[in-house]
Amino acid sequence: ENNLNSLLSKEVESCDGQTSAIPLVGIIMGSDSDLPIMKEAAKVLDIFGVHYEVRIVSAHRTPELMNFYAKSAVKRGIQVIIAGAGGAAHLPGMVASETPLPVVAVPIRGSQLGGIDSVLSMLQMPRGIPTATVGINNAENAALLAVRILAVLFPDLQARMFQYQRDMTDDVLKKGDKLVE
Ligand code: RP5
Repeated sequence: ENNLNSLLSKEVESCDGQTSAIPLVGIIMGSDSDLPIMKEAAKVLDIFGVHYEVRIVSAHRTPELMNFYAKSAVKRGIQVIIAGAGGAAHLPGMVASETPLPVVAVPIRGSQLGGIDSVLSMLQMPRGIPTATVGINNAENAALLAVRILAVLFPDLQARMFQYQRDMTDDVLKKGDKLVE
């Protein structure tokens, strides 16, 4: 257990190099090959100032670490887990089975079946163990959903989400204006 604990107790680093002791969101993925997609979730959390940790945790290659991660997440203060995986994408579902925390699943597009394999295996959870699955490779939406979940208890965060949506609306309207100029 100590060994696994040391794997999780590294200092938390956000994209801008800042550190925080208590991550609220755990971003995990089955392989470092998922990182180019999953780092988009980290970028969104940085925008909202939400602390997170990033770990490679594989359902198949590191099953003990996965169990430990899921079981210790509540104790460590994690509130939402974002889990990305490709192919036989069991990671989010297995993690959800070992924690009461909300788990957002990101299906990663693999080289063989275009991500349909990942999205279907993530969606088809058995009754009783839910995960919230976003679109293929859409780690950005996973982070936005995590922010919305946290925002239920953090009014400041909810205000930031309102602003984010207003900014997006303004941006789209401006683009529309340019088209008719
Ligand atoms: C899954 O297998 C990972 O989530 C990844 O998307 C996929 C391929 O992994 P690598 O062979 O690139 O390590 O477990």
